[in-house]
Amino acid sequence: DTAVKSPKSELFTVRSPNVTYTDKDIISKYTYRTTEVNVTDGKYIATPKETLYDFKTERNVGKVGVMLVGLGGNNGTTITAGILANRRNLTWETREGPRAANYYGSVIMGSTVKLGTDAKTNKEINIPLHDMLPMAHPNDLVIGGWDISSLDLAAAADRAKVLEPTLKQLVRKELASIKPLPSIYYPDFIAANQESRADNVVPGSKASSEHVEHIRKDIRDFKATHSLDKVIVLWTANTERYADVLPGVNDTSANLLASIESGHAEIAPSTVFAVASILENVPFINGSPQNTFVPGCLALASEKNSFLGGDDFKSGQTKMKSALVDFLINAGIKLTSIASYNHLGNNDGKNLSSQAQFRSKEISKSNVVDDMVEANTVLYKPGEKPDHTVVIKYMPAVGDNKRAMDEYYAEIFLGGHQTIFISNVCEDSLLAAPLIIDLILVAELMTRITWRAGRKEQESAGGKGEWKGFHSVLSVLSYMLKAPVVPEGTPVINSLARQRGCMVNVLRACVGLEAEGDMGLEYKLF
Ligand code: NAI
Ligand code: DG6
Repeated sequence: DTAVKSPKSELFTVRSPNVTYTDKDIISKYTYRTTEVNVTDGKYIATPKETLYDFKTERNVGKVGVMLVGLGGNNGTTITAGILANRRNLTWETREGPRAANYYGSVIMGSTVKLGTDAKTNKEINIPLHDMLPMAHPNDLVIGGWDISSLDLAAAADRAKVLEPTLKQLVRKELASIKPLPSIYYPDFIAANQESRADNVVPGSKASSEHVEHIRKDIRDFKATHSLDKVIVLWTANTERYADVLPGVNDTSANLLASIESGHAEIAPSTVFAVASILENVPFINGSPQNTFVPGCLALASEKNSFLGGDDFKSGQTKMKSALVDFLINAGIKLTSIASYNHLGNNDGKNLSSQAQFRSKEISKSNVVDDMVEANTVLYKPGEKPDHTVVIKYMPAVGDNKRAMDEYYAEIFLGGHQTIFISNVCEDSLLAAPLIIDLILVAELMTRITWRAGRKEQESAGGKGEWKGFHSVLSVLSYMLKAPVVPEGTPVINSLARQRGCMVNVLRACVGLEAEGDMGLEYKLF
């Protein structure tokens, strides 16, 4: 029998000799099945392989705090207001009738996964993804953070022009009580047109150990003030320019720390935040496209066993692209060009109207089809790629309602063509805020999961291995990100379906359930 003391908040329990529930943890013995391929003279030998792992998930989530860098921006104010609205279960009038708070657009809060088939009816049983494992609820997150602009969040929400006025009115008092902490500002890294809002800055215009210590203290103080069990730091501040990766400067952890100490001009504010988070052992997520995670930063996270995730929220145009290109190429249709235009009128668009910052975004928006193209050796020769262009223009009038227009041009049977046009009005911050929630919930969960080699592997290695965390680079967050950062030497997966599959199946493994499959033999063999 299950012999489980499942807290009321857990929707299901697994009855299996491979799954043990204690008051504190869920422990699963999991068989990971893969296929090993040997290549000889252009022929393949495929050998099924089994690896045994034990996974342990702490059931108690604890009190979680989130510190946003860029709290006073469009995303920062939208997510804060959204959480307040959900927490209070608010409804408000719009010209289309009343609307109620929800978490639509969050894959964790708004989507379901198949648990299995009903023992009596043989129908599929689906459960909210949020219920796969014990996870934090966004309503319980304590939000704080930094901004180089001193506006309180009510004034900042007015500036952002994202929220319905009726909703804004309902949360105005609470928003007004939140003032961003002063932040570090190195003008060279963001567009010059941002200078006028920078009235809330910590003295010093280049990296320093004092800045790292300042941010570390802010994190500790936030944790203590709100009696938090853990904190997650997430960069949703302006897109920065790329930092040059220089030998001796930011290539190793020691060099990076020394360069911060000596005030080297190539150390970006986002990297200083990442370093401070690593040193405090709190997960740091980069929601913007720049190369915050220079090699020295990645190395430091690995040495300190601290989690990093990035880069750049995948909210609208790119999310469509990573689903559509997957469909086209896996349908055997030869995509030959993608032309992607964007115009937007929010502060993000203003910052991106500067060439160096646009370049960071151009890179993150351009690499998203590479893996799907490379995988199809029938359609594409080695090194062959579809033409791909990305254009972004600042048009103040459209505000946060970004227009994304795409033309996909493909070659089909016998020299014919398929041309797809997409016009996508992305209410940018309303799409991005739920992704921020997903990133936080999954990153937090990863702080509670440990693994070790399973029994057979342990025995052949001479005994029980230590429980340890996942790799410091959280590629399991890829679904929410345009340019996923992955552990060195591992593949970058951009396909939206594969990214979701990865996330869901990692969660399933932790409760000892097989990876989600679509074979459906129970409906075919009877
Ligand atoms: P925003 O410009 O409204 O907000 C950014 C905030 O960061 C501003 O309030 C600014 O004062 C602040 N800031 C700049 N440098 C800072 C620093 N060093 N420390 C603390 N605060 C700082 O931009 P938005 O729309 O909120 O987007 C934020 C980031 O997320 C941008 O990099 C954007 O490219 C990225 N992003 C946004 C998406 C969306 O759909 N809204 C999707 C994908 C990425
Ligand atoms: C121009 O596209 C502005 C960008 O900041 C995007 O709005 C944002 O990165 C979202 O991009 P996407 O491609 O996911 O819609």
